[in-house]
Amino acid sequence: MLTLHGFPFSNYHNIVKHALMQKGIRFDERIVYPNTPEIFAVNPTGKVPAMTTEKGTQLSESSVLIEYLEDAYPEHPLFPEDVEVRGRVRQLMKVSELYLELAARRLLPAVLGNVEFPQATLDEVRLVLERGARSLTALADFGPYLVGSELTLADIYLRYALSIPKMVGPAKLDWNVMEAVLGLADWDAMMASTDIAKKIDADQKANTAEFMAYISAPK
Ligand SMILES: N[C@@H](CCC(=O)N[C@@H](CS)C(=O)NCC(=O)O)C(=O)O
Repeated sequence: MLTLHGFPFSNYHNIVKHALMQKGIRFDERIVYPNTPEIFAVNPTGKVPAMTTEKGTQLSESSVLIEYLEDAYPEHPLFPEDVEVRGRVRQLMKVSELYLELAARRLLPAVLGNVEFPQATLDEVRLVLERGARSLTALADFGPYLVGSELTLADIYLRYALSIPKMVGPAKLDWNVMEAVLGLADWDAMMASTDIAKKIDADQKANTAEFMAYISAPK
């Protein structure tokens, strides 16, 4: 059986877990934390998530993992058939990663720890986040999904990519992505209402104490 290595507090882990559940693929969830011997044994970057495929290949990087799932398990597709629309879905995934998740992640130590960032860094991050929000506004049609009437990988990717901007924006930048993009709050509520999202959110909550203990343990 396929194994997903990671931990339920991780938004990147949850992108892959959601895609697996949405496609109805059976998998083992093996709880491992970043930069530990357990994760290095399956992923040279030491990051979470990683995957061992049914054939034994070790893969990593969330976007690679979900695209692999589309290739290896074509039933219940999460990419549209039309290549033009598929391009739009990929564009939204990339925008979510580069201009929302990664930008906000820079300020995570300010929220999870007590790290202070200079105003120049806060301004830089905000500019990138505004670029992401502007792009979402231009690209998403919320009909009701990001691209039309069917759930795609873009919806799954963005749901979890938003978790850090949602935290960091109001806390550190006096800026809220949920208000910056018209339609995003309704979409987010719709995405949160599914049984799969509820299970992932419950698992995340249940993992919080263990994850906090991992973060505060001396490395
Ligand atoms: N580009 C990676 C990012 C994964 C990532 O940053 N995961 C976090 C956990 S949410 C992590 O492992 N952080 C530890 C580190 O960066 O050393 C992906 O898409 O899978």
